[in-house]
Amino acid sequence: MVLSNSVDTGFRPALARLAADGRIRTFNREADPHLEIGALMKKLDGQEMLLFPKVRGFDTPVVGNLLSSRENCESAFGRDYKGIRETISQALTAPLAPVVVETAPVHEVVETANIDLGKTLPALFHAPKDGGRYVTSGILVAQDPETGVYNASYHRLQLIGPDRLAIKLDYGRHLRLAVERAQKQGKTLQVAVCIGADLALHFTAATMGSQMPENLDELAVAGGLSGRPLSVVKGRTVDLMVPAECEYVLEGEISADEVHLEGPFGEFVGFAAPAADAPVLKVTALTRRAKPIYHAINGYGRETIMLRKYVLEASLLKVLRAAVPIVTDAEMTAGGLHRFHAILQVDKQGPQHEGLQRNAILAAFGALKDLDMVIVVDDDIDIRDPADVEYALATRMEASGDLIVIPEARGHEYVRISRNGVRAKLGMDATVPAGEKERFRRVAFSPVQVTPDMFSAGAQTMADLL
Ligand SMILES: Cc1cc2nc3c(=O)[nH]c(=O)nc-3n(C[C@H](O)[C@H](O)[C@H](O)COP(=O)(O)O)c2cc1C
Ligand SMILES: [Mn+2]
Repeated sequence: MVLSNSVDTGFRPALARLAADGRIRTFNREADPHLEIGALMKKLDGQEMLLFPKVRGFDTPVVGNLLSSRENCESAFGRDYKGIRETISQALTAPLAPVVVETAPVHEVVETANIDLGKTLPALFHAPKDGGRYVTSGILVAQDPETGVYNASYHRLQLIGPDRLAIKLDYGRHLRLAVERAQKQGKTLQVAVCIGADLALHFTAATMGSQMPENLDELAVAGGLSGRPLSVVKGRTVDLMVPAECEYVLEGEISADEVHLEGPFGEFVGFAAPAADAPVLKVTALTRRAKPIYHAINGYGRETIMLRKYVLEASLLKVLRAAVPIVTDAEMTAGGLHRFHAILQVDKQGPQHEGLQRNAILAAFGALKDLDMVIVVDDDIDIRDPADVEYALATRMEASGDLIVIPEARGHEYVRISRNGVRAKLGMDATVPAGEKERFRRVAFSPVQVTPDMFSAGAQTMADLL
């Protein structure tokens, strides 16, 4: 199948679509990058994107909550959520190599001397107990020193000096492996930190593990995802091809030999990681558009987890459709941080399908390690409406027989109730027994269309009646 080329997933075209769709809320006052913007992003999380045109101490606008809701993602990506999921699963098997360009918007301004990150970037101080100011939307592009494969991944970066950042580099990350391989060769690792990149690169960089194996060139996967190759340009101080259309690219090198205290900082799971030693990234060039737009992400915020939701759903559906074909849809819920809980929808067509809903629970746990709870419902339940899912639990689940507990399985290490990641998995079968669909059928009302012009506020009409 040919991917749609009709949508330009570049950062600015995406912002233009959000504006056209009414998905942007603009702050009318000067915003303080010290605690205020982070707090507003948290307070209004999951809603429209936030635009802060005037930021105290800077002449750069800041955007927040860019991809923090389904509506924002659909608008930014120019496809509905099913289209996003579909495109993601195809991109992994159909990468498109980047094209090299000679001139790039990201090189409109190039600084290689007297770099002052703190003065140039409106990097936020997000929450009162954070260890400092952070760049949170930086996608690190690097080439593995042994394999030559390009990698892209998000890493939070704490400002620790005019041209120095402390980088949070978890174990198991491909970038960490690349830093260690460079160290073995007696070298530092050259990197490019991309801020405000093509959305396809944002999704690609957030994808990990078995969904994004080490041998995949992530710049090419991003091309496959957007349906057109990324344009890249030669770095000014690093021997790397860097995405040409970003708002900013910070070029630099990571040394594993130099460490600096990093943190505390709030992570996706809701807790703050304590301060710990981290490798240091020395910035050798600050390149940017002439009038850049800065993108901020709260570590503990919806955007961090939305970036992985569709990838996880796509991989889950791939496994489930092959293993248990009665599965029609899956939703990784917001309360479960789009990672720990899934609702599966099944279409049991007769007694021959009875029990398969429980096979689906087992297959789901096998497919995604971090999944801790799975609820299965019938196809008349809206799996994107938490109240409807709870209705299924209230009326179709009998706890004495419909709970499946798998003790001592492996989940995510960050879940503090687990023992270093070991925790029970819970399945709930909230489907109607085969052959009893009639007895459980809900009252059906006449179909009706509701359009915005059908109703108005009505205060005056009511006042006239009283
Ligand atoms: C917004 C955001 C912030 C992240 N911050 C970090 C981080 O600070 N450190 C880290 O090791 N992983 C972080 N991650 C996770 C990695 O970027 C992600 O797992 C990535 O796919 C790893 O790439 P790799 O498979 O190429 O190693 C973050 C993810 C997102 C979406
Ligand atoms: Mn990778």
